[in-house]
Amino acid sequence: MAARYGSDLIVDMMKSLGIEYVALNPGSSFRGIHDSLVNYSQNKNPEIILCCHEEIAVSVAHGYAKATGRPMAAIVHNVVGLQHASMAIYNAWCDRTPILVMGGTGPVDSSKRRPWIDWIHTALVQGNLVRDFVKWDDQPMGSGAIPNSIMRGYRTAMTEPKGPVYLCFDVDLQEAELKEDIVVPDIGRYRPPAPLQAETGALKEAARLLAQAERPLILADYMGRNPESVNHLVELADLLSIPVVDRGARHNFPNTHPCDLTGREKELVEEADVIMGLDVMDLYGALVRYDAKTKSCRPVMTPGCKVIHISLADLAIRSWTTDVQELAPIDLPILADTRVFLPALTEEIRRQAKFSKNAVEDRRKQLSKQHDEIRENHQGDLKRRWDENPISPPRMTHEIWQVIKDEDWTLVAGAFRGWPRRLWDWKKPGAFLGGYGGGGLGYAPGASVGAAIGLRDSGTVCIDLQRDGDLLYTTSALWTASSYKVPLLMIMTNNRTYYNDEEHQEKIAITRGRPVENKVVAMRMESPPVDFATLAKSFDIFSEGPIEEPAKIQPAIRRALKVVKEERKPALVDVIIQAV
Ligand SMILES: Cc1ncc(C[n+]2csc(CCOP(=O)(O)OP(=O)(O)O)c2C)c(N)n1
Repeated sequence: MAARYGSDLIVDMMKSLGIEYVALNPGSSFRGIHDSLVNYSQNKNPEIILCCHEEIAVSVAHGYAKATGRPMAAIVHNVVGLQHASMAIYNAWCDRTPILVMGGTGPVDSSKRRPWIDWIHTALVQGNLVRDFVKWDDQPMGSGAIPNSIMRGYRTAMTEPKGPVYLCFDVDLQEAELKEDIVVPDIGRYRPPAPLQAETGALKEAARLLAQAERPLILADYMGRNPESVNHLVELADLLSIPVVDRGARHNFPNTHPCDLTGREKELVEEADVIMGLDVMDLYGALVRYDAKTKSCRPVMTPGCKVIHISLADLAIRSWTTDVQELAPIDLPILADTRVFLPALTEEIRRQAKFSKNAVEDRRKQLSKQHDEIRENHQGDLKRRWDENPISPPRMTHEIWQVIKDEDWTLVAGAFRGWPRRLWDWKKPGAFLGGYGGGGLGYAPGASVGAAIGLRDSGTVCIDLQRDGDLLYTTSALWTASSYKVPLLMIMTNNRTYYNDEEHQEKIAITRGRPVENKVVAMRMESPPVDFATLAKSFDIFSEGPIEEPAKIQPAIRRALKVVKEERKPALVDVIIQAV
């Protein structure tokens, strides 16, 4: 019988859990696992996705999990790789995305260490570094503990609210020959639990409040992480004609639906008599108005307005950062998974049958009118900014739409200041995968690659509207995209500046009466301007640009799309746009 090693067991566990890919940047602290992936498992199920930076490896796994609902493993080198990975782990934590982050350490037995290097790369214990923003971390102390450690890690990451976990393996444990035959347990008996349903009384009360409301409002944010929830929300909105505002952590509601009033949140919150939040990350922020001058928040709801919130956020509290957001006043807080809560709520409203069909009909007509107005206003904005030079974001968004509107597409990254949701038809659940969660830049390049790997065989065209500053943090994700022939359409929304921060410098200068024109100092990336098309070519990626004339956008994107669809490879089109 061929010898079997600790790291072979680790790979057997990944295999049995159905982990398809392992994104990694190599390191000696997991050379045992690397060998097992390549030589014991022939680099299949899981297959290695080589990345040039640990931050990219984790964001690849982040994008993949959002696109597929399944976790990838990301293996990062001991202390140093984990430090590189930490910001991407934080993004995944805030974005409630499951990832099995793995790593090596040690030898924990210091008498076995190589001088110097093993000492600077061993920590007591390594998980400390990321413990505040993973759901769980573990460092199993013997081979027999490996299966349960990995199964618990998987189950914890995949239990709502989902999130990353960190599993660390002593090099000695990885490299030791197994003395006994440790069998892989029956994975089916260690599955994540069934989704959490609301307490019956709370469910009934929510149904009663909504059915009797005259001006109900739904705010949906992160609910669309389960694409089936989008259809459940459509059913509910249709039943009572409730306006829905999509807050955008995921795609929550079709923008073509007459109840979609996204863009009118401020007025609707002020008018509403019942507001129901569905997995809203910052519910407090939605209910108040922030005054930048006084640096204070003022509630804006009508007195007596009842607030319901269905969320699992109470189960994901940590103290290190305040990603919990300000505490919101909620009349009916419900701890439940929106995926199962929404259909139950709709059924309960039907069962109670306490709503007036006429009132619902009337409201539908009003909503439909307001919805049409909003859409017309967006088209008006587009017309107004049609000829601006450099190209305006709405014009660019429109040009892209002309090329992709008949495709099955998924916007895997790049909300692009909300323009695609305003100007494209977002119908399909899962049409947009949301942003970076923790606000850490460098997310989109890796996450788009991961999402496009996950959706490779789905027939959808994966689009990344890629900001220039964001790409410059993690440029080498292009290497992974190219090497693994990832069919991804990257379109640069290139304003050659860290625009968001220009706005901040402008505000400060105005407040202090200092020269506003200096806002561009140490902000613009114009000298030299980055030639992203050449950069992409250096990674053997099809590219065009920089494009500065609107008429050239469509033909270039068509050619790039052809490469993505027919050659099943990435392509990049660099378009120069104005900042605002
Ligand atoms: C890791 C990290 N560093 C710095 C920032 C601060 N920051 C927020 S937005 C921004 C500018 C982003 O520029 P770009 O990606 O080009 O997008 P733009 O705002 O120009 O559309 C910066 C630097 C951040 N969010 N994350």
